Amino acid sequence: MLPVNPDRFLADLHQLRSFGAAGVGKGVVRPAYSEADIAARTWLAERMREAGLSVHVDPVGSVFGLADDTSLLMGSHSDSQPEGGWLDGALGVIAALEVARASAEAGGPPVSVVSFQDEEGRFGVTTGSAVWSGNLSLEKADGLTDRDGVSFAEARARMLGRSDAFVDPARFAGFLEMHIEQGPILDRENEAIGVVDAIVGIRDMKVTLVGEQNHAGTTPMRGRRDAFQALSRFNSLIAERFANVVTPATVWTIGHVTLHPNASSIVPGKVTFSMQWRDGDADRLGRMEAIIRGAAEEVAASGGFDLSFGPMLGLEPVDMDARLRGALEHATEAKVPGRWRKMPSGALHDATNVSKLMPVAMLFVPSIGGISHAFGEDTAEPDLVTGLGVLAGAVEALG
Ligand code: HGY
Ligand code: MN
Ligand code: MN
Repeated sequence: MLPVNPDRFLADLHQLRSFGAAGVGKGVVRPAYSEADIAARTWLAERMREAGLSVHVDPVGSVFGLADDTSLLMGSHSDSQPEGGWLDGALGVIAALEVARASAEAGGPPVSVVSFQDEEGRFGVTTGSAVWSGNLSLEKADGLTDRDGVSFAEARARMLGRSDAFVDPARFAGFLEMHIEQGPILDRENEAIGVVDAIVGIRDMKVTLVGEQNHAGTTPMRGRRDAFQALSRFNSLIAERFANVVTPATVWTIGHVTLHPNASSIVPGKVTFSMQWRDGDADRLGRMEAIIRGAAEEVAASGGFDLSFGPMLGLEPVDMDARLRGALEHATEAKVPGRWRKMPSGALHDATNVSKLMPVAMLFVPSIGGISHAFGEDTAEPDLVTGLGVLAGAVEALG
């Protein structure tokens, strides 16, 4: 058994949490390329060096700790949502570091470690690993902007010590990512581990509707071209029209809305909103896109609005590699017999992009109350240590 050290593992997890600690519970605010993110990556690079790995920061700021020979790549991301939890991504990075250290100490199989950049999509969708895998060109990524108008090109220029070269994926035999479930199932069923069988696909784009800004008191309701009312009508239309297309597992979210000029006595003349949808079936994602575009065009035409769509970003649903997944299942059954399940991932992960380059598999540990992408995200420490043990068991078996 690889001699993983739970105390060292937990100490590093809590140390990572300190970068961008939100001061609310165990929450973090550590968006890609923020001061906290860059400080965390600098600290992580040092920990990788201490583990005997050679550090490589790629052109978009993903930080790799490379073993000498052909190795198993493990990791996740250390950037967070604008309001995030201490474990989303961070767990997979620190678990990978701990397994790499233990394996080196025991003369075990070589393990490399990665913290991908901007998995949380301040700019794109899993941007850093999407660029590395070729799912998104660096040129297109550089043109993406965050919600304050900062470009990816400007942001990534802040990363110190970036190399101009991407790591050659041929040096890796496969990729394992441990992650919190970010959903309620394992916690509710009192199970310790989820072995992922597939990751859903995603589509994400911005939609803008422009009507007429006017006085909230003197403008009659008839004839208003109120951008908020347009969004409201669009939202109702897609919900109606999705009814016979979606399944209970399908999700769609309007998570970010900019209403201009956002004043209580002004009829809003412009709205830009994020439209994101996810499902395990690529064909259903396409049918939903047609409904979304059609509903937006209908609202624009009937209400006299100008309509524009931003670039569409997306990733296809992917299945996990059978051999790597089998090693995780075997190690899980050995550690927590009967207290685990095979399950899909409703969250997106870097593993989706990496699956274009090499075999991948994922492991989940429970999220208390299923909470994530919120300061309240948490997992009991014994569950974190169980996940680490399963991961180490699988790595040893894959040796
Ligand atoms: O949104 C996601 O699924 C991922 O946590 N960024
Ligand atoms: Mn994540
Ligand atoms: Mn996340």
